Amino acid sequence: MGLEKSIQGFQQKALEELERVSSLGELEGWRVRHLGRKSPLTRALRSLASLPLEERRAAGAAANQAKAALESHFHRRAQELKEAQFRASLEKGSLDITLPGRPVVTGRLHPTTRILREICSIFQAMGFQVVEGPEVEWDYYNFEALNIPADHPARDMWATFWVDYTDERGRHPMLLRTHTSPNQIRVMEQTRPPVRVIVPGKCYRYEATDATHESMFYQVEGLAVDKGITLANLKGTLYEFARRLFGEDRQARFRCDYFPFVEPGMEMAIDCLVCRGQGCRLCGGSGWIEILGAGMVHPDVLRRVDYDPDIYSGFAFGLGVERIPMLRYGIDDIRLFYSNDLRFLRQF
Ligand code: FA5
Repeated sequence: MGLEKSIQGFQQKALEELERVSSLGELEGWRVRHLGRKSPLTRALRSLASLPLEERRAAGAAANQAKAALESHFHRRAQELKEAQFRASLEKGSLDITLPGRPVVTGRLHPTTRILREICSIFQAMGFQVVEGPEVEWDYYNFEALNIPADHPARDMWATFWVDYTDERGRHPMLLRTHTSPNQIRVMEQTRPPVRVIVPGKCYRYEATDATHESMFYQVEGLAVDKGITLANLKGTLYEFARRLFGEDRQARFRCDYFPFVEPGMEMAIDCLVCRGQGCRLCGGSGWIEILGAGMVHPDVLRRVDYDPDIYSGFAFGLGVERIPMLRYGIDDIRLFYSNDLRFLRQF
């Protein structure tokens, strides 16, 4: 019984003392004295183990009850003292309610998101529909159906991250898409001409990065298939796009290029803003920056999706998205886009 009585005594003494506490500093002293590691109550709790069972039960219950009571009174008193302190500071006039508030930091759109929206709205105004496709893609769509079979040397044009998929039937070649072109097949498999779509999305390449190459970047694929579509339609569409995006005074250049899924194939470049065509690090000294690959959809590709190439023809292009703001704002390194440096991102 001895310990139980003492515990009740500690509790009563502590509570009396608590009513005399008049500041938060004093309250902390009280907490250390009555609830701290060396307080009589904590010592009593520690000594319980050495008591006979009956006495231990009663004393243990009393100690736990006392601890809970002291803690709850402590929190009540702390709240009272904080409120009193706040009221006193209001009365003294030390709270200046005319001080301006802290500015709220607002987020902003990533430069890539902005340009993607702009590109999509230009093509939408020309009658293209926006669709999307998967980033993890089958070898079939990324290569095979685009006239690039397994042993085709053109596979070297796209250094690939393979993520093969294995199940009970074996290993199936899968990859992170190296371009948005697989969506040409996906779209044509699902619709009949006329087709007029753009497909924005991320692409991945297993290659060394430099000022104009990232291992993850965005492309926008374009595809138009109908009766009587010609190379003139392709050039007209891309010229118009460049004019709306960069204005009248920028130059666009088309040159022959090779892609197995188009015939003929070409690339389009824009004059470099950083050096105004003189040659710099960004344009590799040429004065031009390539922004897209394009061409007339290859008849074999049309046949693969059951479009008759004697009736239908089409054009396709694949545009490098980050290169657009680089050209427009004179950004001389693509790696700035995804290195999360706020000093760069806040400029947009
Ligand atoms: C292609 O990816 C083809 N699929 C384009 C195409 C589509 C041709 C339809 C014909 C018909 P290419 O590898 O050249 O082509 O890439 C197209 C554009 O993506 C380039 O002009 C460039 O602007 C951008 N690009 C390519 N690699 C990177 C990279 N590592 N980092 C940033 N942008 C890149």
